[in-house]
Amino acid sequence: MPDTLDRVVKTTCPRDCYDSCGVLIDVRDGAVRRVRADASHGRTHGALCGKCALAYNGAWIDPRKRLSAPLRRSGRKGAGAFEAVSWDEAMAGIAARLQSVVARRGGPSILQTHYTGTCSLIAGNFPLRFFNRIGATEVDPDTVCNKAGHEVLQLMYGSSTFGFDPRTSADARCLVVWGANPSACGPHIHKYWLQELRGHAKLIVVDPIRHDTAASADLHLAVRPGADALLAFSMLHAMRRQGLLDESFLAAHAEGWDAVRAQVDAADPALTAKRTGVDAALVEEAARWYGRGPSLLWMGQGLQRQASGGNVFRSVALLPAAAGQVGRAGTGLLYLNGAAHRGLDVDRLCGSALRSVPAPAVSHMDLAAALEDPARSAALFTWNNNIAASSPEQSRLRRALEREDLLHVAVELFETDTTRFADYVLPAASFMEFDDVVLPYFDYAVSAQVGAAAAPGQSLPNQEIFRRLARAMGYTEEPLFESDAALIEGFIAELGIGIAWSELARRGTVPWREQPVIPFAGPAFPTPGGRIDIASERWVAAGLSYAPRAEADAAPAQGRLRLLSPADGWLMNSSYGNDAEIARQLGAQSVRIHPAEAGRRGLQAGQAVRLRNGAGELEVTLDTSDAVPEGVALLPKGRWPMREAQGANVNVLHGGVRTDVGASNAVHSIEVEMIAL
Ligand SMILES: Nc1nc2c(c(=O)[nH]1)N[C@H]1C(S)=C(S)[C@@H](COP(=O)(O)OP(=O)(O)OC[C@H]3O[C@@H](n4cnc5c(=O)[nH]c(N)nc54)[C@H](O)[C@@H]3O)O[C@H]1N2
Ligand SMILES: Nc1nc2c(c(=O)[nH]1)N[C@H]1C(S)=C(S)[C@@H](COP(=O)(O)OP(=O)(O)OC[C@H]3O[C@@H](n4cnc5c(=O)[nH]c(N)nc54)[C@H](O)[C@@H]3O)O[C@H]1N2
Ligand code: SF4
Ligand SMILES: [Mo]
Repeated sequence: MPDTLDRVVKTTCPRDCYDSCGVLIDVRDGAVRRVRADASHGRTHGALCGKCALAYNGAWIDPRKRLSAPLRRSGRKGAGAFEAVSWDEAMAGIAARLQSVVARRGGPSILQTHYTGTCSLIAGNFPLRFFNRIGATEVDPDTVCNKAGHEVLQLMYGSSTFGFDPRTSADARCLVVWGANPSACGPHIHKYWLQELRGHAKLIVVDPIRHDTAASADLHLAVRPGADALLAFSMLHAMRRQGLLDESFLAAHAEGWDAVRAQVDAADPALTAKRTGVDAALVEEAARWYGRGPSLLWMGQGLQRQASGGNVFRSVALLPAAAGQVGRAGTGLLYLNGAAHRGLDVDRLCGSALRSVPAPAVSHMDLAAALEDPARSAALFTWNNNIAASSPEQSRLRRALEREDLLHVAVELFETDTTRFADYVLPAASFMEFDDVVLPYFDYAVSAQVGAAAAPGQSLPNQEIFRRLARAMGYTEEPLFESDAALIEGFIAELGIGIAWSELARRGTVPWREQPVIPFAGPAFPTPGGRIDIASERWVAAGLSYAPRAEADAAPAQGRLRLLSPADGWLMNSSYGNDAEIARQLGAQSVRIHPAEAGRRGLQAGQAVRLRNGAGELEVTLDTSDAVPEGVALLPKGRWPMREAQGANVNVLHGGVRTDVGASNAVHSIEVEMIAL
């Protein structure tokens, strides 16, 4: 019989990914038959990334893998024993316990973690209205990822989410990608946008690892991990010598440059090469290309995930200021392009006005400590977030999650390492099952997420789960019950794209504005002084030094390796780790070092090694590659602990080390010993 389709639904991938691909879902008999690329989408071209092509056609549409009914714990914490209950029973049971917690301990004793499970506007944010109403403590989501970088760019440029518009790349003659890996984290940007750019611009990559984007660059500066601030100052020194510093731009549009002059003068690349690991000639060449411009700077999230991440970030962010490479087409810097610069009312979306009890934010670096202490936490919600895989202090966190008196509610698509510890597991619908809006964070665009099929069993979108819980709590505030349709209409009005939802859904993705966005045009900067803040007392108040410092981390102590655990091309954070095909692609959990490093240690590829430090230990297979420099070990994030023999992933080695600003994740600063088994 011919395989006839009922319809093809055009939608958007809402993963935490620079690409925000256009997706087509083939539907037959009301069920998803196949998920594929929307070839007409400007970024996606003809294919989804490998991981989504597998997982969206595998675990994500496999009813045996998905959660389909609310579950209530029936064994001891962490045993993973549950019984199915009705929504009414689940909501009544949770609400009764929450009411008692609020009465006895107050709203702030309820902790909630959420992050990148889905990044669509409603499913990613609407539940915050409930948590604001109840007065819960938010575990600051950015502290597990990119908070240090946000704090720095906010102080320095007045915004961290107002990056260059990729459409202006035609005007650029140079792009520096510093501490980002588009080949894994934005595969279509790597394949198409960078390729197009290279027709008229030089590509410089600064990264300890020679990943595929670095390998394809005109210049790869294989910096020692944590030596980026000193390398940035070395580039400034070279630019100064080549007459490429823009003193008049600095005088007009920046304050505090005088406080770094002496360090720029001292950072001669010939003198710093030993500490940065980068040859002086390469630094001179990079400085020439960048300084001549027009130049773009892409600052990765991996870059700031180190103990000195704040100082590193502000030192690298000096480049556009010192070379006058900002405020015009073909110039500027990019971290993430945020929703507020497209007119979205984020406070309204998150229901900030519903909060009456102030609650301090907690860092993910303190999560285990906060959860093991009954005085700090009586209840926990985890939604859009798999803390038992993604957060630091993995062993300590699991012990804390075993607390019998901690009410834990998890909202998920799958049974994960985190849901196993929950008292209630609430089944969430996936992006294929409801309408929403996606704001890409690379492109200034607006995309439709269009529901294609019914959610499995009784699962519901995040937002509907929290509407039901608000009702069970007896809350009556109207914003807690706003419908998806009204929310979407509100977004479209705020974004000012001039078309209705039906038209957006038909087109899939539209540019936010027809004309490219030029951030900080004028130039004008939304800092208190209206100028780029290089050095001032504001930095001291934030806990950093008055001026950026031309420093590099010391090399690891004798015998130790610096362990980097960036994104894996086959995983999306921990998502997809439960897909059988993805698991096959991933193979055994392994750590990669340089062959010379292995040789020196008398180790061989394929053998088992133990990684160990003060936080924990992990047994993995050794792999060698000269893409990893000596002194460094590479072990990507995102494995599912429950699928590993030892029940742990790389975060078992993470003792909660934090950045110098923002109490954020310094996971790339971890050091380990490597022991042959
Ligand atoms: N070692 C190491 N650890 C790291 C990092 C690192 O570089 N190294 N990076 C960190 C970074 S940058 C981040 S952002 C964090 C990310 O950490 P997480 O936020 O834990 O990211 P995911 O693993 O994608 O987990 C999201 C969970 O949400 C679920 N989910 C997906 N869609 C939905 C939905 O619609 N509703 C609900 N309720 N759930 C959904 C998925 O099934 C998944 O289990 O990890 C951090 N951890
Ligand atoms: N396939 C895939 N895509 C993803 C994700 C995923 O897990 N998988 N995660 C998503 C999320 S949550 C995020 S935050 C983004 C992250 O995307 P990116 O910003 O690209 O961040 P990472 O992959 O964590 O790290 C990028 C690079 O930082 C480098 N790095 C580490 N230490 C240093 C250092 O000291 N100096 C310099 N210069 N570089 C260093 C690493 O070697 C790595 O190549 O990607 C998103 N996209
Ligand atoms: S994860 Fe990224 S690359 Fe993969 S389909 Fe989604 S948006 Fe595209
Ligand atoms: Mo992230």
